[in-house]
Amino acid sequence: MIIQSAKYIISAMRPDQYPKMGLPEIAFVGRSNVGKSSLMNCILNRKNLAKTSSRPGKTQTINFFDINQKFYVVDLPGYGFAKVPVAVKENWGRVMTSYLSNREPLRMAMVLVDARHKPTDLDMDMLALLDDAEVPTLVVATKVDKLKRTERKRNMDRIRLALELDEDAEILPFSSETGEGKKELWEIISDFL
Ligand SMILES: Nc1nc2c(ncn2[C@@H]2O[C@H](COP(=O)(O)OP(=O)(O)O)[C@@H](O)[C@H]2O)c(=O)[nH]1
Ligand SMILES: [Mg+2]
Repeated sequence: MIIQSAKYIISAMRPDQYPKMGLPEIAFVGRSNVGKSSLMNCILNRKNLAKTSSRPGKTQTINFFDINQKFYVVDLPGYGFAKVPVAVKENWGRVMTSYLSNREPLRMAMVLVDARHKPTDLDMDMLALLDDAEVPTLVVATKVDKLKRTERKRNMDRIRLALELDEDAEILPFSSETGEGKKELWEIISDFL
C-alpha cells in the first residue's frame, strides 16, 4: 500500500461524530500498551500520527484517520488498564461496543495481542464481541522483535490456544521496531477494503 495521505479527522465520543463519508473502515483494538499506536504509525509511515505513549490508558476516544481519501483507519480505546476508574471503563466499554457492533462501514478489526504474553479474558471478550457482530478479525501478535526465534512458535501456539482460534486461523507476527509483518498486514487490509 502506498500511503499518499494520512490525515487525522476526529476523536469521536459519540456516534453522531463519526465521519459520514461512507468510506470503508479498518479498526484497531487491543489492551493498553500492546503497541497499537506504534503499529499504526509504522504501517502509515508516520512518526507520531497516532500518539504513542509509555503511559497507557490515554486514548479514550475513537480516533479516525483518513488514508488516501479511500478509507479510514480507526483507533479504538485500549482496554484493561487497571488505573482507570470503573465509571470511565464502563463508558469506554459502551463506546467501543456501540461502534464495533453497529458500524456499517466497518470492514475488519485487527485485534492486537502482545506476543510475549498469554492473552487475557478481555482479549477473549473482544473476539467474542466481534464474532457476534460478524466483523472479520485478524489477531496480530505485536512486539515480536522481543522474542527469541525459538520462543516464536511456542508463543503463537499459546495465543492460539488461549483465544480458542481455529488451527488454520492466521496470527500475524508484527514488530513496529523492525517493520516485520507490515507488508502482510497491508495485503490483508487491501483484501477487505
Ligand atoms: N520492542 C518493541 N516495543 C514496542 C513495539 N511496539 C510498541 N512498543 C513499545 O510499547 C510501548 C507501548 O506502545 P504504544 O504504541 O504506545 O501502545 P498502545 O498503548 O497500545 O498504543 C511503548 O513504549 C512502545 O515503544 C514493538 O514492536 N517492539
Ligand atoms: Mg495508543
